[in-house]
Amino acid sequence: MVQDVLSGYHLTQGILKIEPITIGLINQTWLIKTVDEDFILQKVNHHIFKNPSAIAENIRLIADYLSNTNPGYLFIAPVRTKDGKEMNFIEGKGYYRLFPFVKESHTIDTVQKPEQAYEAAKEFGKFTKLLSEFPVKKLQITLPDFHNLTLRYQQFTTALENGNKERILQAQELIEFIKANKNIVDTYENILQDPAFKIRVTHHDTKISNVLFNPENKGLCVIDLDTVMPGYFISDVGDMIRTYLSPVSEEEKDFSKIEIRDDYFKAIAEGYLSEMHAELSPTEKNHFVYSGKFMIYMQAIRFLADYINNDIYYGAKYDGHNLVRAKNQMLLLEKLMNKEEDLTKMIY
Ligand code: GN1
Ligand code: MG
Repeated sequence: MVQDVLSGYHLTQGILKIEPITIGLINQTWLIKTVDEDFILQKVNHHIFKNPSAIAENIRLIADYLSNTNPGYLFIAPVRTKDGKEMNFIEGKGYYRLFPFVKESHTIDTVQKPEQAYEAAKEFGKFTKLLSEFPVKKLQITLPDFHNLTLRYQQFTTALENGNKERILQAQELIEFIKANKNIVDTYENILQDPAFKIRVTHHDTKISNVLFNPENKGLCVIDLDTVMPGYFISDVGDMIRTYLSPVSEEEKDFSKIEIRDDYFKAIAEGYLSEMHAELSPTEKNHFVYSGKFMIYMQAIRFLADYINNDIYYGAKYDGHNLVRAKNQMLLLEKLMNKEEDLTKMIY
């Protein structure tokens, strides 16, 4: 019961309503309405985030740093429990945290205007830029190897060796596609060796629903900081390219709707570079479009490997769900690669 969790907090007003929010795949989230204030309650999936206190410590470090260096930045820190903790651990249930709901803010689920892509990209860029002097090594790794493409590729080949034989047969075309584009992994491995690529404070989950907007549809700040870790800009820009350019998401079964919208790409580039222009090296800027290939390819691998491993990570709402998601991402990647040259010209 969510009520048991809430009893760990000093909520002055009675609870009016508890509404589940069902967009994330990993954590569980609820909107809590009380008489005068609203909150967001989240249960951390500790099967995936094996050390939830590392998340809380990272958020505290960043909150303290930003309140010293940029007190005007809206940073949403968790509400402390009655005994002063950032997370409410409940024996037999798990780890929960409560966030204040920022009044008059809203989130969106799908990008419907280039301006939204611009605002979101600007907020993710700003987040990294404001933390450019932050000692990034102090951040704990909340998800080891999260965007390690070499390892994701290995997990895929292991799945091919040990996974569901029938599903491997069904996924032949996709498997061939992943193998044929392994050069995306090779480029990633070169990046790891290249001093022109800097390790920065990286969000690692830049979907549009992780940005808060004000009533005028301007970005306010980024949220969902569980995967904030040291990383490369290709993770953040890449997931924006993956999730903002097409009018339909990874869930879409009608593949004819998958599309690369150039104006949304331009909006991401302008928004992100409005903050990060002076931070990124020329080599990094040259990998702007690559970042999209990197993230889409990795997501295709993750969905495909999960399909072959009988949906143990993402789960499946219907038969073949992860195969559909993987195919969707393969087509998105193909479409992005077809436009690679044109899009590259938009980066200055
Ligand atoms: C997961 O839970 P959610 O939707 O924020 C996943 C991301 C994937 C995404 C695909 C910890 O994110 O890496 O890109 O699903 N997060 C984790 O929808 O695995
Ligand atoms: Mg997330």
